[in-house]
Amino acid sequence: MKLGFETKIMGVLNVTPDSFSDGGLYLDPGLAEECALRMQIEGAHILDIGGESSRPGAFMVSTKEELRRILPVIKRLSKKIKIPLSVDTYKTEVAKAAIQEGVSMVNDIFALRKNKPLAKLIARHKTAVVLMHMQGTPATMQKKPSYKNLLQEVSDYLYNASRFARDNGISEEQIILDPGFGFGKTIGHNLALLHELDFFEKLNHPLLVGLSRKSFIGHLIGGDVSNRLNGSLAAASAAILSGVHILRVHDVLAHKELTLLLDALMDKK
Ligand code: HH2
Repeated sequence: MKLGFETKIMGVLNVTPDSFSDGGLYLDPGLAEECALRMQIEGAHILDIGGESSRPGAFMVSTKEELRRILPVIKRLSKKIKIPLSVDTYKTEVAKAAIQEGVSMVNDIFALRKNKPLAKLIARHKTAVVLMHMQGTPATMQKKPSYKNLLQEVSDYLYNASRFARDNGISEEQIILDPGFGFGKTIGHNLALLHELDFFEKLNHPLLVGLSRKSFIGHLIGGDVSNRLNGSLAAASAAILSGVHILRVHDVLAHKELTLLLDALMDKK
């Protein structure tokens, strides 16, 4: 997968009972497979499989439970899906088992600070890694997020995370950065980040954003989580126009059409 040309789409597949928008829908591996195949047909470039919700207030699940949820799905998909698979986890054991089944990207919302041995595993297997900014933990992050200088603090955090990754043998080309929309951010913080996404260009890594169906979109346009597609597309448009490389989304087809149009407008080859 080449980054830096067309905007890439990462389709979200949560095998959890409680994810904020697709929780409970894909606990059956057969239904998860159907959803994955659909996202592939609709134009996803990567599939991100998660077994623990990180919605505000969520608590951690055990390694055993996370593996019980995602491994049967990953085993099925690695035989049937042509696009790369990513695992949304911060746990070394979970990432290790997923990589053994063919996963080639680790999406770590803790940016390697929760489980430091994860860095060595990623270095050894040369998988791609997403390092995301979060203030606090999912259990606490939305209690009172505050920053003296939002952009600089998020940028410094991502810079330090990428340096830690490189110090542990992960090469520059493996690293993707993410400012972490909704992870320890007020509505104002999310808007400021979206407005200034090109601030992160100087970090010199591809940028991924997860805007899809996030609650700040719901707060701005009204409506519950099932009615956030239009707002998600508006937010994604702003991100694409700022040069973001990867969109993490639930509604693949709609975002694919959006990227086709905006990438043509921006003359990306
Ligand atoms: N958002 C969520 C989960 N993982 N990873 C990255 N890199 N960026 C994000 O913005 C991001 C993420 C939350 O969304 P979702 O997976 O749909 O919900 P839940 O955490 O409730 O499973």
